[in-house]
Amino acid sequence: MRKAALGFGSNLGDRIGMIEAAIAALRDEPGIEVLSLSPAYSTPPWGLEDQPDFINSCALIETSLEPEALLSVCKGVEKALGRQAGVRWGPRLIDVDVLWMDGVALRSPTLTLPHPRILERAFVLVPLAKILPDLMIEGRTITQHRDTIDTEGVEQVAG
Ligand code: PH2
Ligand code: MG
Ligand code: MG
Repeated sequence: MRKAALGFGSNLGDRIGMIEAAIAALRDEPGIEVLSLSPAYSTPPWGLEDQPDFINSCALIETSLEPEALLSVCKGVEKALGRQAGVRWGPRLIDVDVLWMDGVALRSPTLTLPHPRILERAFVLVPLAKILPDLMIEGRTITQHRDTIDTEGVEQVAG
């Protein structure tokens, strides 16, 4: 068993409901135990600015799945909840990303761990610091990384 962190995002439809549905679906998966959840945050769109605000949150899980198997479970949950293909960084009903797995450094065509853009993204660092404040990435804790980036517009909306 390994701990892992997942990131959730939605900016279409019932955004909080979509994230809750994704978490419920993950709880039903064999091989995944959800240990803790961050609050949900409203966040300004990153990467492609002309789209609705997102809701983002993170989960700490424990899993017996290997990285690629965990990724395919996350993709399956997105699909089951109705996600359609869309433009990169564009609007989406639900996004479930594998951010980190304990002891795993990986670069494959489909998955890079830790997630390569964690440290640039307030919408990831703010919720992730709530569940893994002392996790070290690139020589600093998540809390330290969060405290060095611009988190303007990131507002907690639900516990
Ligand atoms: N996801 C993206 C692109 N931009 N911006 C915010 N605020 N939140 C996201 O989850 C997000 C984004 C692609 O996955
Ligand atoms: Mg994403
Ligand atoms: Mg994704």
